[in-house]
Amino acid sequence: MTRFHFSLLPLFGYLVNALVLAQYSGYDYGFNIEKRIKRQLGRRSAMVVQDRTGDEVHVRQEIRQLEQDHDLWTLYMLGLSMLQYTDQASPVSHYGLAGIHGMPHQTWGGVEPVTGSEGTGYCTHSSILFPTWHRSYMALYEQALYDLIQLIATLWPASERPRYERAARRFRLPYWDWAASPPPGESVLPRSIGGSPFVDVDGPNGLQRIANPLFSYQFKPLDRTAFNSDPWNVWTQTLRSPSSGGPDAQSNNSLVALNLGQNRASLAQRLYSLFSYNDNYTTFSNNAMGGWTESVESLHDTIHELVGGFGPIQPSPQPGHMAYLEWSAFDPIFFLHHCMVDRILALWQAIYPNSWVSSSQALLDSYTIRRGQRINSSTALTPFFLDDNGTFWTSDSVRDHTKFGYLYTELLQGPVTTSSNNNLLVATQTRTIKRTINRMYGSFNPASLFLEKLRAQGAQGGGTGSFQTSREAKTPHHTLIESRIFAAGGNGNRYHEWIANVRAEPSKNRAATSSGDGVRVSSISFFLGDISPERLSEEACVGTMGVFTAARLSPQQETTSRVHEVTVTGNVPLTAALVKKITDGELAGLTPQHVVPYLKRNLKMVVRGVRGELVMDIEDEERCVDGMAVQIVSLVTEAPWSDEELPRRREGRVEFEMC
Ligand SMILES: *[C@@H]1O[C@H](CO)[C@@H](O)[C@H](O)[C@H]1NC(C)=O
Ligand SMILES: *[C@@H]1O[C@H](CO)[C@@H](O)[C@H](O)[C@H]1NC(C)=O
Ligand SMILES: *[C@@H]1O[C@H](CO)[C@@H](O)[C@H](O)[C@H]1NC(C)=O
Ligand SMILES: *[C@@H]1O[C@H](CO)[C@@H](O)[C@H](O)[C@H]1NC(C)=O
Ligand SMILES: [Cu+2]
Repeated sequence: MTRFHFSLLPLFGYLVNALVLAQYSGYDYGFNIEKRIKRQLGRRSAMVVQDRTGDEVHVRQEIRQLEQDHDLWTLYMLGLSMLQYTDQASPVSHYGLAGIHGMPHQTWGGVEPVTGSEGTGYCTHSSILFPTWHRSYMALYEQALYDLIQLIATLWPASERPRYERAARRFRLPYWDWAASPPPGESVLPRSIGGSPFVDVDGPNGLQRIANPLFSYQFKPLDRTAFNSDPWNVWTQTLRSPSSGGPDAQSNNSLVALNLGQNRASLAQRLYSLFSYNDNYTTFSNNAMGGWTESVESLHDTIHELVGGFGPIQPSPQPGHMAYLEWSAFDPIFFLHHCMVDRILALWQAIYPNSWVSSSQALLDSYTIRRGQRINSSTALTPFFLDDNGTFWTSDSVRDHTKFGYLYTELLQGPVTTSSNNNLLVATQTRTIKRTINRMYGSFNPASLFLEKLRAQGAQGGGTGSFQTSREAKTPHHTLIESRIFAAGGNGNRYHEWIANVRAEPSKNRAATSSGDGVRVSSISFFLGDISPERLSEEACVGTMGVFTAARLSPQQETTSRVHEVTVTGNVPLTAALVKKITDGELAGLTPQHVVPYLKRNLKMVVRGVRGELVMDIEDEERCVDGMAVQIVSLVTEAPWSDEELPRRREGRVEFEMC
């Protein structure tokens, strides 16, 4: 059986010129399939996101896991490819679906904009509706792909058809886990996404080499009237960390992989914090609520910026589609990323089943919602139809995601909703989920050291991850290090966590440049150590915070469009980097007495504007940009006594302000 020939490919990332790219196209089924697709997609119900209550529920898998399943992977590749070769005018083509989010600000399914919002897309950001709007969006996209995949499965010869039809029914959207430890020898960015512009697919008409539908979306054609500013009007395909803003720009996926790798410890710490310390849906949901707890949107923003090209060390001369809210959904990686965001929502819901969308005010315009409007759990999530007569899904109706026919592995025992009163089941499941979170995302938090010690003492069974420095057998040196970390009282389980709390007020930054055309802070990267710009190493990178909402449009368009600004907040964890300094013998403890002078001497920032340009360099003495504030916060935290529990924060205080 022929599989995909990744082994034939050169190593990750290489220059591919446009001519080479143009060589690859869609799958040739041996007959004209367009009529059949039209018939399939022309159904009115193709635009209704079906409530699948009572149907089969299948697991949304991590993309690397899905790749192991030959039949399903083949169908996924063919389905994605077909979606991308579907006429852009179709609402359920890749282009039509991507166009719901931001550009080209077109009406979908006849759902008209409210007056004044014509210049935006439907997506809701910096909003309590951020997680649930995107949940519905993923469900629609999954359904469009599912429909195509059912059709594709029927194209195999009769002897193989039942096998592919069975696999097709199991199809659910994969997610990309950018916080988990990648398999040995692989990068955070899976090869299937960034490794090659083509892929060999073993379809119903034999093995063929087609354009890799996860590598980029090639506009068919690029609509230069709708996208009338550069670089969007010259880039004929979606790009990641592009080589330039010109027409022959190429993606540099190896650079994306590098940038993600440098941030992996930061991303894992942030995800772990989100699950452990944020029990309030309002602050969980979006980046505009302030505070010292992580939000799923802020974490998500950083992935957008890193994939687009806002690397902490090597930024792109002009970041690509994923870095800009208005264009991000055209890059196929968007849907893998947002499926991960939905998984985070689902796991978080299972841990905190009683916290949900409350009433709030919209802070930004979207296609059907005006800034200032009251929004709540029954606000229509447009344009996602629930039925044929114009009812929309709402946050309340998507609260139980199994209605859409999917689950995540960690939730296999069933969804947790307030209506499911099987408390025993819920408790068992919550413990299982917490253990999974400790294992997958806990290894950069000192709590993992504590759990490991408990395990070593035989007080605990079961497996969690282990802190990077604690693998070797215990030595007096390790005991000393532990005593330096767990020095905040309690029963020996208290320690200080450290974060850089970043606030960015994009509108105020306009005045900050001499040229007068305005700077918007789009990424803030932190470095720790005695470093100069030439010596910015992977080692020194502590983490990046992306300000996705600020980079909504390209600079040219921002001056003419009505974009309302919000202050966004994010928290970059410093704890793992500080623990590393302790194990390296450079720092004597995690308490403020040791950490404050150390950070004042050694913590540095690099700030970039909306096009990736340097706004503040690492050596800049005036450590501030107008409209940006950075506070260094210490938080006394308690490690759990079991790997079925998560750490808890007790109290925090601002130690000093970086700017
Ligand atoms: C991609 O980025 C890496 C890391 O900066 C660099 O070494 C490589 O030359 C770049 N590749 C291309 C094709 O520009
Ligand atoms: C959740 O956070 C919001 C925003 O900070 C706050 O107004 C609300 O009271 C909090 N809810 C609970 C239950 O603490
Ligand atoms: C949400 O707001 C609408 C309009 O103000 C109101 O009719 C509805 O009852 C509210 N729903 C909830 C769940 O609060
Ligand atoms: C809406 O349409 C569905 C069919 O999609 C129908 O069963 C239902 O009765 C309709 N509801 C209303 C309120 O018209
Ligand atoms: Cu997004």
